[in-house]
Amino acid sequence: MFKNHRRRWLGAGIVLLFAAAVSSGCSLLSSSGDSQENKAITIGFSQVGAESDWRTANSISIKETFTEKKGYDLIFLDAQQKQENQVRAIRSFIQQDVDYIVLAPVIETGWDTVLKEAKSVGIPVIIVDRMVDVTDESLYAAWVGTDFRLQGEKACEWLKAYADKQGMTGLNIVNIQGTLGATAQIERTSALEAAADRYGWNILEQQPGEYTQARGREVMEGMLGKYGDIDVVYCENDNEAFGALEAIEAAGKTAGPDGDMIVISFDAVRDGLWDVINGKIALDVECNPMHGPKVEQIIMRMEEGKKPAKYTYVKEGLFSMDDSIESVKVGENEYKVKKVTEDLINSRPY
Ligand code: GZL
Repeated sequence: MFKNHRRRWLGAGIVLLFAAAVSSGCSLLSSSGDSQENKAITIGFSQVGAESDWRTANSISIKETFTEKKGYDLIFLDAQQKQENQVRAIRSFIQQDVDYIVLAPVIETGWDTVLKEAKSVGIPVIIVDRMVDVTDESLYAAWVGTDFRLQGEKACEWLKAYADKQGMTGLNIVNIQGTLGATAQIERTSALEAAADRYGWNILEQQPGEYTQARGREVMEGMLGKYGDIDVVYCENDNEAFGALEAIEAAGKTAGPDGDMIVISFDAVRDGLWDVINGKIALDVECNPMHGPKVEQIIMRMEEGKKPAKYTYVKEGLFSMDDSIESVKVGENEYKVKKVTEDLINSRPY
């Protein structure tokens, strides 16, 4: 806000000086012909990494939104899933005196100090995707993301309805979790644990798969070695599901409605939906990565000196291998389940 007020006052000052200069016959524009009013809006974006198809789509959304042609100067830094790299990135953005910092935090904790440093020099911070757990919510101006707990609840209500239809009780479930401490992991895991308590399911084991295919495969190999009676593999993102499916097939087992076990996943990226059509993934809960346009709306409001909404949610759906379960109810709300078709996949942006 401070920086925006500074830019606006500076702009007004230039207009007055420019008018005075024109009337006295001299020019005040810089040699490049750029006035402050034409200055690009500089945005420092600290991205988690490139661990998954979802993350790639999220990065594309940000890069396609904040282009030079549209008047932005985007500084994009990939943290390779390390918080220390994100803290370093934020400090470099502060040194470069960017207009806005956008942070996709790898985990929820450990941000107070560096966000206080950004606040102290008046650089607004916008959080995207996962949440930050800070003592003072004024350390960030706004957040764009999704309700991860609801995603987990939708998945578990679908599983309950599916199990009832199949006459399955007392499900044995393994959970390949996301990065421990990431909001998506905390909430998707807690939804499963609550449903297991509610429905008498048995969670055999939960292990982090870091949202990657390689780690998802390793974790699933270990679980297959330990348990001979897995009914459901709950994968906290599609790339873990791809790895788990590799391990299941390598162990001579099958996943699907007529297989040894069913796989449930999150994200609903393109390749995940192809596995849904093939029956390998029974349900894929969408997690919409297209945050760019929502972040731009927030920045435009702040450029006008207006206060943005603190929390903005993206829209997302539920995708299944068949239409046996048409919708699921969570709380007072009903959520439609869409059967995946080739046309549906080809109609989606990611
Ligand atoms: C969810 C996001 C998670 C995705 C993974 O919004 O934080 O991180 O589910 C990604 O694919 O790696």
